[in-house]
Amino acid sequence: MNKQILPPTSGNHSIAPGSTGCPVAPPLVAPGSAGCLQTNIGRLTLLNPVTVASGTFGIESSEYLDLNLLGAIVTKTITKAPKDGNPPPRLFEVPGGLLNSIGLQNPGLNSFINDMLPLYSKYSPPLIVSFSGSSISEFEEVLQRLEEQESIAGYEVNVSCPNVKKQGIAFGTDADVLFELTQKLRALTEKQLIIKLTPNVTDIVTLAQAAVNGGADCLALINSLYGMAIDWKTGKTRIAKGIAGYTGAAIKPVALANVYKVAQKINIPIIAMGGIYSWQDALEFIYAGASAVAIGTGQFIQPDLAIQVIEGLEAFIIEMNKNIDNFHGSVWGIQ
Ligand code: RRO
Repeated sequence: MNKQILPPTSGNHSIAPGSTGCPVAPPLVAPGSAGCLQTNIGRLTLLNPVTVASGTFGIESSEYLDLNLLGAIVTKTITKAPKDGNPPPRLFEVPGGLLNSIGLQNPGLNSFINDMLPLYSKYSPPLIVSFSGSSISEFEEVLQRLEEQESIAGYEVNVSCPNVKKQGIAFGTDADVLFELTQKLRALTEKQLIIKLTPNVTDIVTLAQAAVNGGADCLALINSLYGMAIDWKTGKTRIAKGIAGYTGAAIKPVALANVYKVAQKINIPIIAMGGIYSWQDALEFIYAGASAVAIGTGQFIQPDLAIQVIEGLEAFIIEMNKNIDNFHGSVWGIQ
């Protein structure tokens, strides 16, 4: 390991040959303390801080990785009615990442509950269901149905979608609407309530504060940036709908800045995502103030990336003889 990456307060503790798991040597990890990768994201404690970003992961991912090793499982966003999604082409690879315009394709609430939930429920990590709606009452209706399902540990509310009652302005870009939505959903559940924020706003902290005021347990950020690609030879759009969501390595600095900004002002846990392709990327988000991270677009290059990130973080933590929480929000050198 390159020692130059270590922060100045870190010790260089050696691990007993052949030892595995978390260090228990005092004083850095008290005997009987939680596991070294364990993290709290509000009402849930995760065995490790690594999950998957909604929409980049499905039950079919179990062909490539052991889902039981994840800190949590997050589903693709579902809506009340099934959606076919947008016309193709709706994916286009660009330097530094990927454009997507899937258009919320999903089988709808009934099919999710009857066909998909039983498959997800076989796995041990907390199951977080991402859902969306086109009006506040539709969000409420979906949540009420999901509440009947015991296997669901919590919800990630996707607010990057148009509000039909407000000229199609996304829920996540209007602080008053986001507050009202969060408050109404909070009143319906005792389970973990995560609001996933869009970066496509003037001041993400205002939106984060609205979600906190409404009773969110945790924030997830960032959803995709806006992006577009055009074929210079023909002038034709690369994505049928024109403007798409941009994710991948190129957005990591944007995501880090947003996580840092929100963490400075907001006192609830953050699940960070945006261009995480390695355990070192994940650690940077933890320094910036995230309690957990989600692996997204990187999985399309390396389907078991989430597990590699967990293993990398664990090896690092063992070498450092610390808990992951020791790094939380500890970015330094900012003047
Ligand atoms: O389905 C999509 O096109 C989509 C969604 Br719901 C989202 O939240 N973020 C994104 O980049 N694409």
